[in-house]
Amino acid sequence: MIDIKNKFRAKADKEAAEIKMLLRENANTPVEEVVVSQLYQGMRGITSIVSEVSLLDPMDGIKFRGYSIPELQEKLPKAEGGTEPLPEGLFYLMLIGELPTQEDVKAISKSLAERSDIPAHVFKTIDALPISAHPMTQFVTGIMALQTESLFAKAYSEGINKKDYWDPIFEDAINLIARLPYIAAYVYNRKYKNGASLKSDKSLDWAANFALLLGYTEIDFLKLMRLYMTIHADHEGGNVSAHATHLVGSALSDPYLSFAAGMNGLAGPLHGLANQEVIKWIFEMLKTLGTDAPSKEQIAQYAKDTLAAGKVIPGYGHGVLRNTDPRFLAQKEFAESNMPDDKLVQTVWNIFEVVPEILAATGKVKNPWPNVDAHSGALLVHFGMKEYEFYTVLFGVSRSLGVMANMCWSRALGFALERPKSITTNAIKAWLNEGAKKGEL
Ligand code: CMX
Repeated sequence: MIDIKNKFRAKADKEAAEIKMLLRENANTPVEEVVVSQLYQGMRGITSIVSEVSLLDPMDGIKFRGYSIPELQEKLPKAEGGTEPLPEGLFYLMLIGELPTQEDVKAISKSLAERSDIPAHVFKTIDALPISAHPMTQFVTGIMALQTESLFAKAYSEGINKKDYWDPIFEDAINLIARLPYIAAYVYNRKYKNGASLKSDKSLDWAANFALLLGYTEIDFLKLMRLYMTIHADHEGGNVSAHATHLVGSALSDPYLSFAAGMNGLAGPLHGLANQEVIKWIFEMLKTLGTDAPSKEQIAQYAKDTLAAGKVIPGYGHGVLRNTDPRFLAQKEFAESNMPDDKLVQTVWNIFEVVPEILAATGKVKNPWPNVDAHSGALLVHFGMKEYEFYTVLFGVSRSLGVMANMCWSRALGFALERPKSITTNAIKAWLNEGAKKGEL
């Protein structure tokens, strides 16, 4: 791991010098115009964050350091006999900006396994919550309890030089990624498996060991976890979980505090919680219709009823994407190879055939196509994981890879405290009137 850390430092030094040059000549070059509606509509489309690790194209979907999901599936190292990329490889790619070798990935897997011990107080803190607490609440509570281990917080309190921030941030980031599967699995076993003790095999890769911790040993589930942990890792910097982590980190809050903030955002139903909402919506539909294989006509009517009740159809739509999410398609391909006859999976595909047209017909939904959350639950149910309230925790474990790689970069590049300007409606009105008087608007 020390080689990877040194490589990261060298890359970051080079990039910091390039950014300095870029700013010397372009500090005051305008980027784009902001219009009034963007201030009221979630800042949609305003370019205001630099995140080096991934970039989202509205039509082509996410690219990690320039590589699309199908390219990652082809080019990233795989486990022996595995078909899916190892998420450790994606972490390396996001961190270093180059494709890893099999050896690089092995070094990360080994380092994560070595760093995965968790102090007992973390589990005791989770145990203080009622068993009924949502898994995301239990997960975030565990992350917060683990903050006692932050090397950055300790180094800061001892007066670390700002040039060296990146070092304990890097260590915290790796330690956090190593430990999250254990916290997540503890929550799962506590809530759904009568507190069964965690079984791990530290010789396995990170995602396969996570599957084992959750009590799933089927080889195809291990493959699914590698795919799942890869495709959910990042979605450029502006989505709620990535942005919340980035924002809180900019106050020099340590990786544990920052990541917990991101996870609180992921727990919202318009973001990561949508993966539980999708399966809940489908289960309710099957119950209402009294069938496990609804026709397309039945699905269409149920979707229209959902809209008429003033609710969203979970798993569809996106703040940036304007096409079917390649993460949805990667999961669809996985299902086509591994479980083509599964009735729930077929229902997901039938929903995909009818819902976009219904959403488009509303005339207001900007993207009627499915996002990542529309498919993931059906794959998990296939392997027996029906406890859908847990699904966002899986998303969260994967998301750590992207937001932690990004946090290492932000501190290595010395990014500033984030503090955008807010404005009142009265101030906007006054500004508009002023412009109108001058004949500028
Ligand atoms: N079902 C019903 N209505 C939808 C819709 C959906 N799936 N997607 C968008 N709309 C509605 C919006 O609620 C909005 O309605 P109002 O004008 O009445 O407020 C209108 O269409 C325009 O919205 P938009 O510009 O197309 O979408 P936004 O950028 O505002 O929101 C998102 C994006 C994801 C929140 C929205 O599409 C949605 O609520 N989808 C369902 C929840 C979901 O799947 N979230 C997961 C996203 C992926 C992730 O982060 O994990």
